[in-house]
Amino acid sequence: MTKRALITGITGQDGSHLAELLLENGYKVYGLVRRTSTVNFGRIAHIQDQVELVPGDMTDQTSLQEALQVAQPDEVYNLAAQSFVGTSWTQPTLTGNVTALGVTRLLDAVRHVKPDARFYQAGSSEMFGKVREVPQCETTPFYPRSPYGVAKVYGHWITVNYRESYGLFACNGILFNHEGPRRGIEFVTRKITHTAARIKLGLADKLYLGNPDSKRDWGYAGDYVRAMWLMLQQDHPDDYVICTGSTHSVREFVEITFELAGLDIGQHVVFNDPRYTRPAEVDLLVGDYSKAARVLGWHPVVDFRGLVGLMMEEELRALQDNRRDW
Ligand code: NAP
Ligand code: F7E
Repeated sequence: MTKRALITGITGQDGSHLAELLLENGYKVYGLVRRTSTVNFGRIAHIQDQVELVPGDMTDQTSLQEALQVAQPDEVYNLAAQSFVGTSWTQPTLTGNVTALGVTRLLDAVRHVKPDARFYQAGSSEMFGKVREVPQCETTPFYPRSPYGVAKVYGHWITVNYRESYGLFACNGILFNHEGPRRGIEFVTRKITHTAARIKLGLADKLYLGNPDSKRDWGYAGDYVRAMWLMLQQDHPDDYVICTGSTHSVREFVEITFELAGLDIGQHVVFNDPRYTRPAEVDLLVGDYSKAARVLGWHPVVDFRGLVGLMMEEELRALQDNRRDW
């Protein structure tokens, strides 16, 4: 029988990759979309005729219940969030409402409308924040450093709580940073590749960045959505760290990008611009995905250099074709 899935956040980076993966696997895919004054279906334009879009918002309980009624999903992937860490300081209560309480709303809707549905919660390495151990794994204590990180810790524990209280098949993926050509332009990797491509084509001159010394475990989004799906195919619900196991600084990301573009960093890049530094920083993230490898058989495919390369290639292609930014 055809499996049915509901994805919240289908218009985002991960939602679009996950929808592709589920369609390839023969699923009927439903996507929750919120009302915006301008339609922003750019990332799913190529599959829009293959998915059913249902209206709803993570801040509106009734719409979530209605979406579940319509979709009757076997699997629910909760990817919707206010996902930009920087914005979480300027909009902390909105971030809490969407990224934290939104998880409870959706879990509660699942509990009432489709309690046998399997549930995936998009957790984050930002929950580790000021890290208590290196590398970080499923048992590493959380110490979030932003309103976003705090909201994700709430989302994590409410998912565990609904699993333990009501027996829901609910899993937390603790995903480290994952990127690609569909990444939002405000995140540092995409900002770097996009601006470098513009500089290369003579459309810009300078790249202004904040802290160049923070280190992240960066992987490719296309690899990471496979892990989400695998979590929901197991016999038992559980929580998993998903990462590459290697870490690189923002400066290294700039160096490789500029090397690939044949550009001079000294001439074009300004670091430590106060507009892009944060009230509290997460200095170092590096994960250990041995549980996911052992239980799910999951491994990342794209490495750091490969990731920068594929983002840069697509930036140049998109700019030359005059395609719109996400
Ligand atoms: P993204 O590109 O920012 O996408 C976020 C999605 O959430 C968009 O579809 C957005 O819709 C939707 N959304 C935001 N507020 C909403 C609301 N009130 N109601 C309904 N939908 C709403 O994020 P992503 O990178 O794909 O990440 C997916 C999830 O994984 C997020 O929960 C994020 O926090 C988490 N995560 C991401 C990473 C990463 O490195 N990418 C790592 C760990 C965890 P619009 O298109 O209308 O804005
Ligand atoms: O910052 C530094 C910045 O905004 C990475 C989200 O997907 O991953 C993401 O959160 C680092 C930080 O991602 C600029 O200070 C320097 O140290 O790309 P980012 P993030 O904060 O790591 C986690 C796992 C998530 O869950 C989140 O949803 O780069 N940095 N200069 C800069 N960052 C930005 N954005 N812009 C700069 O100019």
